[in-house]
Amino acid sequence: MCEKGGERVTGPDVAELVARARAGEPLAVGRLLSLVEAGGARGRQVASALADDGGRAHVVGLTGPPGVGKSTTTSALVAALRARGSRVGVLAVDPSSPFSGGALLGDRVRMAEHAEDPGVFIRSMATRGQLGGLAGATPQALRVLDAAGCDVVLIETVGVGQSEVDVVALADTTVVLLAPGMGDGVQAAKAGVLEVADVFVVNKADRDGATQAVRELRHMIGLGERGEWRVPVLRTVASRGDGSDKILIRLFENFLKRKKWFLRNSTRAAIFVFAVPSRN
Ligand SMILES: Nc1nc2c(ncn2[C@@H]2O[C@H](COP(=O)(O)OP(=O)(O)OP(=O)(O)O)[C@@H](O)[C@H]2O)c(=O)[nH]1
Ligand SMILES: [Mg+2]
Repeated sequence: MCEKGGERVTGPDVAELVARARAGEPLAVGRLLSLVEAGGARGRQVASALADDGGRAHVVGLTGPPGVGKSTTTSALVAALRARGSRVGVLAVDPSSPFSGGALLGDRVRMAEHAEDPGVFIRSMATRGQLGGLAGATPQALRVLDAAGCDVVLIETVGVGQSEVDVVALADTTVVLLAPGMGDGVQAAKAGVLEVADVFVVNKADRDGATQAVRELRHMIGLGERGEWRVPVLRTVASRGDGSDKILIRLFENFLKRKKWFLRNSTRAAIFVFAVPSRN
């Protein structure tokens, strides 16, 4: 990075980087993500160069308590999307522990299988403890990934209050993950996630208590029924990749329902919804 003091403008031409990113060149996408994350004059240059981007990719927020399996699920969804030929972006946001690096390192390990894939752009973003950090750099990062032609961008964040509200504001569809034995429905209600979830996932369904967790959640959703969209509760075992297809179907149903799907993508949407491979 050549920037000093936030205002010195040097290094590769932003317009050139943007052109290369639009062609899907991973190196250029990575540089642009770094620039928007660093902010400053060049960050603003990138923002203005990409002002017309955004809104094409389906942005999916994944949130839930620590350790519930968000990264494992994200990785499984990346695999399922890549199997269908989609270009995928992943933003892993760690709002709570900017310095430990623990969660981010874990994410990197779990994402390692996709690291060499030119159709997958992965970035861990630390919010550095700033209030509203997620709302700051993440929208610009989304524009970069949109310009790079991502069909879907998955944003992972820990569900600890404000951060998940921020994610919801950015995401087209929000997935809330829970696991058996974590307080389940009660915890969900406390965190206010009943209002924000478009899709509930009870992960670690290989453990005891999954059936009860699903039942509890369905009951609570029934009490707070909202609009046309019936919030599904899915059971998954992310560590085995079980349930990824079910999540994808619901994501795309939700996306279509919101009428955010452009005509140019309708054929691809149909392929997603109707051509999901059977696991049997
Ligand atoms: N038994 C079981 N373990 C799982 C499942 N999915 C994930 N795990 C394990 O749960 C642990 C946490 O998974 P992560 O994907 O890192 O969870 P996370 O929600 O991203 O965690 P943080 O980002 O630290 O909040 C790992 O050891 C996973 O291997 C599952 O379906 N069943
Ligand atoms: Mg994680």
